[in-house]
Amino acid sequence: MVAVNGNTPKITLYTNHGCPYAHRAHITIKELGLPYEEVIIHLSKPRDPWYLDINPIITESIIVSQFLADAYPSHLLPPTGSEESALKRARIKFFTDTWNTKVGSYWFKIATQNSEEEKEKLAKEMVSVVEKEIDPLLKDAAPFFGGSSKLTLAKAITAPFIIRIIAFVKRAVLPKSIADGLNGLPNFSKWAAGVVKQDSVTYIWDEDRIVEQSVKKFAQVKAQAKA
Ligand SMILES: N[C@@H](CCC(=O)N[C@@H](CS)C(=O)NCC(=O)O)C(=O)O
Repeated sequence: MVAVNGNTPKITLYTNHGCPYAHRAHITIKELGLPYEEVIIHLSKPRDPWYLDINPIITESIIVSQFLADAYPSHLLPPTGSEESALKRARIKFFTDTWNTKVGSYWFKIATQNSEEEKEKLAKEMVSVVEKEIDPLLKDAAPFFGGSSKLTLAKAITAPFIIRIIAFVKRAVLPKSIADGLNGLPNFSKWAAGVVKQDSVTYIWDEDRIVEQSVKKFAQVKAQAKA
């Protein structure tokens, strides 16, 4: 969540570096070059009362990122006010909505399956959804969404998940067939490859730590499902 105080904005980002949702706001804020303070929230403990009392606040990673991109117009998102920019904004929104509703939850679902057969089945399904729904939307990426030469909000919203999928496959937490399938998609493979090269995506990224924490989380979810 983000708190903005006074007329001269002082942004405080309440975050956890292991959280893919908070990662969206980090990418956005870094791309915008905004000064901010961060307060790390420990997710394994109950939230303290002071945190619950903060006001004014903006929560939900997509709304936080959108708010920052709207408040400080930049290469991430064109400002409103013309048909051309409204169209670009609509296309970015359509892309991120499609990712979130149709692809977004597969990695977690796959990683928390017990059977290898089920993992492979879902992996195949995920690749075919990306092929059908996402790859065509990236046909004019050059190298960023919609022909942009700079990173857009489309990537700020999806990159935290793409970098995790890449890392989890590399560490055998997710099936290799995901990488094989996605690498075969002409537009997606090119577009996604750039993710790990972006400073704004990697400056809070600690692969060893995130893989370790995520593997623990997956094991907990599996154990709860069995109980
Ligand atoms: N829909 C939320 C999801 C946020 C979320 O699930 N965060 C995880 C950590 S990665 C959590 O445990 N949140 C609980 C909390 O912040 O109290 C968003 O996009 O911001």
